[in-house]
Amino acid sequence: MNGGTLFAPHALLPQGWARDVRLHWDASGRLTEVRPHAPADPAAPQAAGPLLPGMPNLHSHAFQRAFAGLAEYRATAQDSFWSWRTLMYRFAARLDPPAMQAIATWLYAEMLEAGYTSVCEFQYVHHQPGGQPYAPPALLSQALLQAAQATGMGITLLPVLYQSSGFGGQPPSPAQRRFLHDTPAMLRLLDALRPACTGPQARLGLAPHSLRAVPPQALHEAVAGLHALDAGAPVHIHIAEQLKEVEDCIAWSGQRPVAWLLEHVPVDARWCLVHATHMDEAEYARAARSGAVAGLCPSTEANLGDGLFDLARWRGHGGAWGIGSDSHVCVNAAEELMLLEYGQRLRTHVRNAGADAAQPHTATALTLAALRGGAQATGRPVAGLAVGQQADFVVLDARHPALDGLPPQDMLAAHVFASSRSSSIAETWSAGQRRVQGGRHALHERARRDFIATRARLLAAQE
Ligand code: NGQ
Ligand code: ZN
Repeated sequence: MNGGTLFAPHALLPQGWARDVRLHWDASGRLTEVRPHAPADPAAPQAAGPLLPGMPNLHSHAFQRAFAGLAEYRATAQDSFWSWRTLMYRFAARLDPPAMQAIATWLYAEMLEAGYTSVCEFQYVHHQPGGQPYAPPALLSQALLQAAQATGMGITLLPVLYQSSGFGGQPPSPAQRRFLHDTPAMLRLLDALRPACTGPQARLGLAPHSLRAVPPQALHEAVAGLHALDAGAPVHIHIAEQLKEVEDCIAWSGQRPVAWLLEHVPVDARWCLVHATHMDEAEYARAARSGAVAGLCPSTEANLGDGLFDLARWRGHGGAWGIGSDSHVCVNAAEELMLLEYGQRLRTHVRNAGADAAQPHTATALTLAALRGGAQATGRPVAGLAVGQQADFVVLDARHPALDGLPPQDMLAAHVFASSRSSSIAETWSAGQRRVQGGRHALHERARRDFIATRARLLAAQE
């Protein structure tokens, strides 16, 4: 493959909107030139609409895409995150390697169509239904890597360490058998996956599932083992998503989850604290100062009744944040940003909560902040349209009725707030290759068919 060139009349660079930007990238898909106010170049291909950086999706459980929408009925007298989880486990029990691959391939095609060019895959279904490892043990993780490669999605693979069902090392439930590793087995899994995660499009990290699922000693040993393999590797953890988790953590340790983590583990900029919904003022301050990214998943957090993160407080402490689609009830980067902003407006009764003095346009400010934090969480060079970063970008559809005729920052605002759930994305490029054209991924039809057949098969098996 050769490198490429694109000329964009309007492009969103890390410092804001710029005109007449010439991009050039090398054969590996890395940007070697990003030049605003470039002279017109009739020979270079022109972007037909404003150019946005591709958005990292910092939290995904790919298999849950095939379960999205299937728990929207009353299953218990008072449904909750925990009753949803029971249904989700029942679905996860049926998963097999071809299903994982089909679901992830469709999901990643959808993500690329929806503006995501990188995904952090928090991958915890590892074993056969009875808990026996597959041969090879990394089979389900490999299915995700293959789906990413086939679609052109950049991936940070985060094999999940899972050992207990609750604080204090409570034994795992039968439904959790497919998730379990002792610490040496997890380190062997990381070793086995490492050769497939070396290029610019894939990175390996680790996800201790939560403080509920990983006792302190295992947490220390696994993170140390990962960093012995790769000192900069990302570490993601679910934390303080539900109030019950906070209460159980206090009952176990006398501390709230984020406070416990920050006191017992050297959390730094390699870490992503997924959700971090329930923090007190001291936790907001300390967690933000640690350099860790807050992994916000607005559509899933709403769907599961988690609660609302206090974005203004986090930003006040200089905290980094990004967005993830988690359970995939929504696969749309713009919509996650809209939901995040709306949650803050509903909570605080202000408008334009995500904007600030430096960037008054809310959609632009949210996009750039989520890009910075998201890129940090991936551990990959995907921090936007700048030299040295991957050539990952989106071309908005300037002919979409919500956008047509507007200046570029208003096109982005319309894309985020006013496109009525219809896509205003024309093209998506990752690593310098166009994967989505006319709003469609090249694999759209085939992946869609396989996904639907796979879901039907899994649901039939469940009856
Ligand atoms: C998961 N999902 O691992 O898929 C979790 C639910 C748990 C979210 N937290 C299971 N959104 O946290 O125990
Ligand atoms: Zn999750």
